[in-house]
Amino acid sequence: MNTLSSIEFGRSTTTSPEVLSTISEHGACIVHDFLAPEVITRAARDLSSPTVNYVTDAGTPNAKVERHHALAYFTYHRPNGSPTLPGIPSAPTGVNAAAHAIDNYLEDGTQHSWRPNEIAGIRYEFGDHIGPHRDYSSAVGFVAVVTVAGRQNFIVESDDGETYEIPLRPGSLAVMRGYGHPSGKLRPRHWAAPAQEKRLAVSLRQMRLGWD
Ligand SMILES: O=C(O)CCC(=O)C(=O)O
Repeated sequence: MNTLSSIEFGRSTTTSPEVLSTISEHGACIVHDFLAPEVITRAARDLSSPTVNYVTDAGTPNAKVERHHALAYFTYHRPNGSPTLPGIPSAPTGVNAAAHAIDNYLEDGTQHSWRPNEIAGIRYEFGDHIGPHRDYSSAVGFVAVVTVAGRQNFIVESDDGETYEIPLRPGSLAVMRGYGHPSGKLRPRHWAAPAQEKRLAVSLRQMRLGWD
């Protein structure tokens, strides 16, 4: 049996306050088996649809962050809520359900207001990856990514330079500090190793509008 690192939990053996305090302490936290199987299936089916408009980010030789994956952007809205990014398409219902599960979970444990407004569908083909980086300061509070298909190792460095390598699988939720996290600590450096198989994920962020 694999041993979980100090930043990894199973959904049934943790609570959102514990997840949030792990993020404050270490910079990131992973919750395996976070999504219900039917939500995983619906979100993966949505992200595989030929109607999803992915932009391929193949990186450039001199880019600061080496990336190779594809992204599709959607506006996020809470049930019965309005789209939060006017002019950006709404997410398909399965993708929105995965995002809503994340929003609900983090809202349960947090004392401050995180108002996510952007969903990204992320697609890695076999071998695609992201090099070490900290997320842009446009993403406030938290950055959350849940895997809905495939496997890939995710690596994150804690504040003291300790490196954790986490095998992500369908249902694994990774949450990191975003800009202005209430702990006052930095966004963690992290990266994604070459995907062992095609991987699909849903990310949820609160993007600052009109920042420069
Ligand atoms: O694919 C992932 O799980 C991580 C994505 C990532 O590093 C990012 O969006 O900044």
